[in-house]
Amino acid sequence: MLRRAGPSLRHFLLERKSSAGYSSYFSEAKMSRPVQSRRLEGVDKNIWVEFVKLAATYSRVNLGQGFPDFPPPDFLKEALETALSRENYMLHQYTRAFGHPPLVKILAQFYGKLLGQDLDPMTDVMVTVGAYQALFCCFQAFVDEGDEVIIIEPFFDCYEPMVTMAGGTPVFIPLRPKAPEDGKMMSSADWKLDSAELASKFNERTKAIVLNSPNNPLGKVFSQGELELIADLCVKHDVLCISDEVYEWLVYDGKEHIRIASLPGMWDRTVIIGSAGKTFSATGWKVGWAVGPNRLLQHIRTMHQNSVYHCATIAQEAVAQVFQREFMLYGKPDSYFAQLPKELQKKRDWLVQSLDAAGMKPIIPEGTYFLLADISNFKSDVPDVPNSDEPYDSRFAKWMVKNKGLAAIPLSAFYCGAHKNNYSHFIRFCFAKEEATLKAANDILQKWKQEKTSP
Ligand code: IK2
Repeated sequence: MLRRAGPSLRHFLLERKSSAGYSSYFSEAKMSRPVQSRRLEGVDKNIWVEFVKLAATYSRVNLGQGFPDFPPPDFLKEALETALSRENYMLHQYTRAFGHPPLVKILAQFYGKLLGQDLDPMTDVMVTVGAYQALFCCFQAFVDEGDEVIIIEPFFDCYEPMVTMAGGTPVFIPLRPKAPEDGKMMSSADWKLDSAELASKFNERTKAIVLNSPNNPLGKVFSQGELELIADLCVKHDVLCISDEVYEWLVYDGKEHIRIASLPGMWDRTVIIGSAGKTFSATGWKVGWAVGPNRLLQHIRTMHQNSVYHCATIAQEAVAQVFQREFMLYGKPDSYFAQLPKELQKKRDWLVQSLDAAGMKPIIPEGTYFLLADISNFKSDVPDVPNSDEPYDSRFAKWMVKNKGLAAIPLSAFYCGAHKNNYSHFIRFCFAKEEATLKAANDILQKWKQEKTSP
């Protein structure tokens, strides 16, 4: 069955056939049989492939893809050095498939404390290759033909293809913005779900809802009331919640990140997904995890075991050590989980001011290290092309990186195909950047404004 291999295997074999001239194994007739490409339809285009290349080619200042350009904390690098320098050479070998024991133990302890319940490290936690693999395992494990999965827009773009590739149908519900009163700057909190509209999306085919709080790209941190609304519907309709919480420590202005798994009836139906890359400013490490009840995690383990099987031992060991550190410092000012948001909030405020001064109206994010800015005032530079296939913000972001050297990501990338033109006058900036990078972005923006206003 080609279900998981699909056309890529076929193309590989065809290429081998034409270049190496061997054709005996697969006959021409077999190779030209229609492949089961349904799950892969429309998932061949990827915003990151396109915009990372554009940024690498043209940008002087890259506020596009979400990664810090400052170093990770010293204690993370030291933990890795210590792991490498130890006599324990077994850290270079395979470890337990579902997670290196020291890491699953500390994650169980940490999340147990956060959720107020005992977690079994061997059954309620699994380590993955970044949060990305945890997401992929979830969709593959739970979504079947005919299942619907509710996705809140704007959403981290991979949810949609991952649902489709599992054979499911994504059902979208938008967060709707409401203009703030008294000419105040808009906040991510001004983007809300309509409760009746959300309720209307649940039915007997609904298998899961994906919640991403704090939300990429908007920076919205869902309130207790909003989470209760989602939780009540999940319980009422017996629906699973895939809760992507990779930005759980990045919340600002004294706001609190509430874990939906801690609400009544939700632990049993929620998989929490986390990322060491986002948590410790080291996105290249690709260490993530899934936390949830064994009845759910057992299926995710099966997916993991039959795809990746195992994640790098040495990185897991180092992440275990730094989590241990954070566990000891939890709630104290020295904790990285307290320090990082403090630093990022300053960077957020700085970029907000810079964008506002340049006339690109920012939406103040309550969390994450992203913010959206309204580009409506810039139509004279990049004129609209009516009836274009490409959303305005995408053309704008391409123009901006090529002509101004500043990279950002169009908001339409975080909407499904049918809704891409609904909110296509915003671009997303990443502010997890050195002061010098943000200053360089400010120089570009202010110079641009001057050029616009000078006769
Ligand atoms: N979930 C969300 C919501 C994410 O934002 C990410 C990382 N994406 O960041 C890239 C960007 O938006 O510019 C992930 C999951 C994946 O996390 P990991 O890197 O741990 O696989």
